[in-house]
Amino acid sequence: MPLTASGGAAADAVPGANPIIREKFTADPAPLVVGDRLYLYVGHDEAQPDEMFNMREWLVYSTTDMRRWTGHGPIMNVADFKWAKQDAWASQTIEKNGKFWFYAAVEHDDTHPGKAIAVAVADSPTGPFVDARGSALVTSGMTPKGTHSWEDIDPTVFTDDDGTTWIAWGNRHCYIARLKPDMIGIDGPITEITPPHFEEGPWLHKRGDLYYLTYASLDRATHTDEKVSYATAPSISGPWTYRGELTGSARNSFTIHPGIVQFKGDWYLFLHNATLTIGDLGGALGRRAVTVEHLQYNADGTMKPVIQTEAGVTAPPARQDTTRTQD
Ligand code: FUB
Repeated sequence: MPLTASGGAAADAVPGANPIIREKFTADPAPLVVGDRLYLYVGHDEAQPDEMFNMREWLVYSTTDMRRWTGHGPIMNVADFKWAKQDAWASQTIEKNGKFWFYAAVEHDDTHPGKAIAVAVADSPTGPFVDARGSALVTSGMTPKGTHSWEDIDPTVFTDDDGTTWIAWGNRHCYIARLKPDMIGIDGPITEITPPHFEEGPWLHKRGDLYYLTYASLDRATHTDEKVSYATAPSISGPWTYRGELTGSARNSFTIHPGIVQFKGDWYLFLHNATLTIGDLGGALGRRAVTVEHLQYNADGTMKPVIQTEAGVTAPPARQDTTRTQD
């Protein structure tokens, strides 16, 4: 049995049940819908027993039915950014002007020590992606706080109704800025919008008239593992109102990382946990596995708490009474 998950053989797993990818350890899921297909960008976790993280490349998978996932292989390696030295951390891809723009956190070389945000571009959601500017979009010196070297991670990108694309990112401090129309430069000031208990992994989306900032949260006074929390706002400029926790912690994992998308009329929350075992390697901090759950909204736009399950989207949503009130 080369592939096992939660003690069960991969061959026995219900297609689409969690974790949804079982051939490799994967983390930091970022969904993108293109036509009738959902693409899922993930980091490839390759930590060995003595390592915390070992992430060198990003993978993409796709599905048309949320049950069967097709692998498209690595779309980029961190070495493709010549100015970066390691760490293929969290990413998100967005489509604009007929191209696919890939934003990712990496470790910059010693000319700008610390984490940085890279941008790459492709004509197809599965690549080939190339470094779009030959230098970092965001370096550690550009953010006002600068308290630790991994502050500038986990980009999320969102295009508003007026066509402006925004990028938010951060660890412990959450920043937001407008992207230039060419998608490879910061346009104007970088503003801090850190919501309560913000740790990392922000994800911007909009539903109806409401803007959502969903993120990995950590209440250091009471918890040791991250959960997912969120805030909402009437515009991308805020003001942001804290709405509390969306999920509990991920099984066996300090980190958790949200990615939200609407696909074929239904909303989904992608996450990761560390329940997968492949061969002799069990789940760990640096050996995670992406999952997905149904996401439902209340009539006032708040999101219903999400319970992380093994059945995932192979089971019907818990309650369907208010999910379709607003698309
Ligand atoms: O996967 C590496 C880092 O762990 C990500 O950038 C964070 O969001 C956390 O998941």
